[in-house]
Amino acid sequence: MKILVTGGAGFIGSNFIHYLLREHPDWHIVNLDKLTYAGNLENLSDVQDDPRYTFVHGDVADRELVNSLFEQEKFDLIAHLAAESHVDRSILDASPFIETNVKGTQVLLEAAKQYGVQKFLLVSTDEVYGSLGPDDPAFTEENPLKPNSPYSASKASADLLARAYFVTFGVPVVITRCSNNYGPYQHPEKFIPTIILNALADQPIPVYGDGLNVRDWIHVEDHCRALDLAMKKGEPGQVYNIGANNEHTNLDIVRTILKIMGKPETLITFVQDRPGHDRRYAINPAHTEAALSWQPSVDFYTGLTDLIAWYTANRAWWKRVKSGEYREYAEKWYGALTS
Ligand code: NAD
Ligand code: TDX
Repeated sequence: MKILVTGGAGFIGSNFIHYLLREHPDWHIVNLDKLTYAGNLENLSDVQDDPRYTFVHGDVADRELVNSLFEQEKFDLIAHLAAESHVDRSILDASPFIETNVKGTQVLLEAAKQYGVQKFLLVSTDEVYGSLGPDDPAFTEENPLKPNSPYSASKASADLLARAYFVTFGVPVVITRCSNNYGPYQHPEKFIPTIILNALADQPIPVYGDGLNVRDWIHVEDHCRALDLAMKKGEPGQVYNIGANNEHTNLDIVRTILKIMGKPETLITFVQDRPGHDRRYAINPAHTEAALSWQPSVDFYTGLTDLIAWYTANRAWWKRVKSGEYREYAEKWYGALTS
């Protein structure tokens, strides 16, 4: 099998590539990544010389480049993860979100239509469903899409484009909508890394608003296994919710992490809320569990404890991300990076 993974230098993408190389020793993986601030080739330094892995530096929205890749290689599968992924950044400037998440997805769908693939996996998000009230049932695949941030609106647009390419052109699209991930290699701008890294440095931990927003957390390994199954067993045109039935308020998360780390709750600092901040996400994964025979396996407390140990053991990794030095690693091979 030959698979094109987009966004493989990011958090989930790099975990997914490690997962695929481990689980499918005979697959060849091409990783197309633009190396934005969120792309870090150091996440994949252990596999860069693996003959089953090839890195291509480029933009998914670059039609010529994408088409030239398909002219050179016959891809059996596409796993499309590349995206601008941070809600706060989309509030400051939505443009790159439209370019990458909407146009980039359309360019890839068009290539899949023209050149043909066995499966096109679109990695979408629970945020496309919008926000739940405290007593609402968890999102099922039948919930309407009601995105609230420029990020989630751009992801919903990609999600709907994928559906349209399935219905109109028969592109074998499988869509997954996963809840909040945590695990190794997540960019320090996201919530759980922010908590751990600030706590390690005895720095204040910024909690938006009243801290009572609810997220439904899943370990990235459980997400990767579900993505692999969705590629293998997912039915074209279908949507698969992925979640671990693991809802917590943000304040609960901070308190749990501080307790594991033996740090004081005085580090908690309430700051101005995120505009349009979704109150609650919760995923009902029943359809996916039944259709793909998938179950999450990582216990949250154990996953968080292991992650804290990972950040403690991998100081050099996150220090280089925070200082910007991780960019030098890629620039050695690919020249100056633009975004
Ligand atoms: P990330 O920000 O860590 O990584 C994104 C990667 O995409 C980076 O390597 C970046 O360089 C690359 N990229 C960005 N623009 C590109 C472009 N134009 N062309 C090629 N590459 C480009 O993101 P993540 O958290 O790993 O998320 C991966 C995917 O999973 C995204 O599609 C996101 O919407 C989705 N998702 C994430 C979560 C989560 O909790 N992190 C949950 C559900 C779904
Ligand atoms: O410093 C912070 N303080 C804080 O209170 C940060 C960075 C976040 N928060 C809050 C906002 C959210 O309620 O924590 C929660 C999680 O925030 P993020 O890590 O920014 O994630 P979220 O906005 O929920 O979106 C994430 O999950 C769905 C990913 O970033 C998306 O890419 C994915 O689609």
